[in-house]
Amino acid sequence: MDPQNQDVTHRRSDTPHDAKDAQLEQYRVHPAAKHLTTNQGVRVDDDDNSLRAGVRGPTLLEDFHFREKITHFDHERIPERVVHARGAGAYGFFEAYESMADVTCAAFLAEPGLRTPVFARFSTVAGSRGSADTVRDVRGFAVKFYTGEGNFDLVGNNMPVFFIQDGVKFPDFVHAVKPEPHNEIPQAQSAHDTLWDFVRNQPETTHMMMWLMSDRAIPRSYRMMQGFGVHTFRFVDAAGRGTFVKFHWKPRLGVHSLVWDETQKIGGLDPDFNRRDLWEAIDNGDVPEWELGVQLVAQDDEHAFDFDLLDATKLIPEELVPVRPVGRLVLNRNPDNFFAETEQVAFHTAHVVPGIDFTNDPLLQARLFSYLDTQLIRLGGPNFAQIPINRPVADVHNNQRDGHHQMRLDRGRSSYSKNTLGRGCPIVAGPDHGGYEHHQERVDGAKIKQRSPSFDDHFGQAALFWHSMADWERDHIVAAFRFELGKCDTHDIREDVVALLANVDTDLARRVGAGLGITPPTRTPAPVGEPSPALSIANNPGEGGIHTRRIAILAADGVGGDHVRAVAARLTEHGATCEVVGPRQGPLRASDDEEIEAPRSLLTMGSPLYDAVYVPGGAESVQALRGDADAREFLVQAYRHGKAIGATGEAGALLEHCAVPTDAPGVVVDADASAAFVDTFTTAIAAHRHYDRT
Ligand code: HDD
Repeated sequence: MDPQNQDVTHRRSDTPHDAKDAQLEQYRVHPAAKHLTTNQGVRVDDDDNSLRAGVRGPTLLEDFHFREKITHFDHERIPERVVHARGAGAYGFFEAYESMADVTCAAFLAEPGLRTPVFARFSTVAGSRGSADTVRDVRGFAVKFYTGEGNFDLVGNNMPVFFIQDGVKFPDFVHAVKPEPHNEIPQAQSAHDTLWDFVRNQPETTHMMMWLMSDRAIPRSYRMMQGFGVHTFRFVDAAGRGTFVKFHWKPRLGVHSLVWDETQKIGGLDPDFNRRDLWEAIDNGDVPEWELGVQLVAQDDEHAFDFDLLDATKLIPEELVPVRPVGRLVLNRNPDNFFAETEQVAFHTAHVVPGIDFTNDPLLQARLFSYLDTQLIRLGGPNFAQIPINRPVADVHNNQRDGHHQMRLDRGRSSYSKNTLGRGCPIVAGPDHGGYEHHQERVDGAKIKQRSPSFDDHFGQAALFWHSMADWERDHIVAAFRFELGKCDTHDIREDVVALLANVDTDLARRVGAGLGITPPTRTPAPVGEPSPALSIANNPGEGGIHTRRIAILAADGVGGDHVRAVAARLTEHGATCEVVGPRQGPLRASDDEEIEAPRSLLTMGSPLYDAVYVPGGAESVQALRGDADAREFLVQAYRHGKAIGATGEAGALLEHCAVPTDAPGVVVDADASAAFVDTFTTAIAAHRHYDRT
């Protein structure tokens, strides 16, 4: 066969979007009524008793089933990720809106409507694999596109900037934020001395610390957070022309967060809160969706900004360079096996396809080394790309051979290039045949260990962030700084960080200091420029309404069945999920003697696990709830966490009994479960939180 006649010329953009699923099917093992066997396929006669010498005698080494089973078990764990160890993933597709050929030759962005299979993994950064989901942390937002031209990994976060400018500081930062080395305390927390000691010594962290102290660090759901590629990458068109690009994911449901006190409680009530939320939404068919957008900057404008595009502690305000929507990401399928897929997925910033290239951002450059290196230790060798989740749908042909867990049966004699014995195969592809061509950029300069002076401003964008926040967001930021620093044992760390904040804004430093008994020094804060409204959560409400919101219906025996049914039906119509929470699980007797099922009880659930609470009327039910401390706490917490609370009939008096002001924003009380009540309650839930409560 002449390799020149092989099908190597087409752009390979035509991979069906379910190609990955089809590929995975060959690996799926379906549970079936089959005989138990060893890994050698030998049927096992007894799986409850090891082979022993006499019924009370020692176990015999020749019990190969016992030894194989225990040995395999002993080796079940692989090293967890050094960062981002805890995560949750899902499959779906990316669909391009239009051809982006004006800026990139990437085939998956070449045609409107073209769908590419993807796997996305969301994660926390600092905690270990078993840590709680709702800790204050950055969230990873990594997407693997299985394009026809090979895999493209967009390995981003839910914040658009990063802690450090140069990857050589990454181990230092991670050591500082992780549990302290002498006692491995605290788990998954940034509120401890070493992190803040690092911060005070590394002022470039200031901007990112503002994000970390904001509500962005405690998302309500993975489905309700933005994602960012962070670095400036480069698009390259068919003619080899480059354009700088920043990637943005915008959630259809808008950006929404938990409140701090709530995260603490969820950590105990349901440590899997975010992971469960993603799983259940997909399971219920409420597929999460994001829009991919790009900020494009012509290469000639590289120096047009008062910050450096190569500095990952800076963002480009959307008001300066608008985000152009380019497609949508839909996650519609849960994995079959957490370990095989979500744990073994291997992302790498260097997994790029023709049309996408790097810049000289020193943080990105470090990542280009680190991710491949980490997969080698984590997944045990160089063949991790053959693990089903990592396998491209594009064909793979090369002369790489052998290594641990080699799955391929490469045939033929020649595993080198150039060869004649193998008729020259596999042949390299020029750009006309879809070969990846690195963007040509002229580089000159002395070899030097020094930051560019254009990276020097550490406070300007921290101030931009602060001045772009709504009042309630600022309150939360101040409270977060107070909490985190309040947990530091070393007094001068607290003082130094407050002093650092005085470079950002005098009022910020004063307010944080006031909670810690520290008077900030006088500094000249960064100049106040135009705010960037796009940075505020308040300006990213999304299109979701109350879609997928979880509403607790607090009820006991004697509850007004007509109220429950009417309100639940209307809220469900709007896409919410209603769950009756009773003093006990199981059927409740309604006032009309019908049965109302309570799938949850006050023992296992708390208001932090819901977005809103509805208390239906029914004198007997309300009386029972009034006497139940858990029910009262449920309402008090819901109020404190700014959630919508609805009450009908006799339940209005219960709110008053719990000192929940019935005229407060987001509290909706009515004599009847009327359509008007449900409409007002729905609007209150859609607002997500009522931070304007005193
Ligand atoms: Fe990283 C994992 C995101 C800087 C080294 N990183 C990892 C993951 C995400 C990010 C989302 C988890 C991927 C998954 O779900 O498996 N990392 C970022 C972002 C950064 C960043 C947005 C800055 C803009 N990372 C960064 C630097 C280095 C690393 C500077 C090293 C020099 N990151 C790693 C790693 C990890 C990783 C050690 C751990 C596990 C893995 O790669 O697969 O290589």
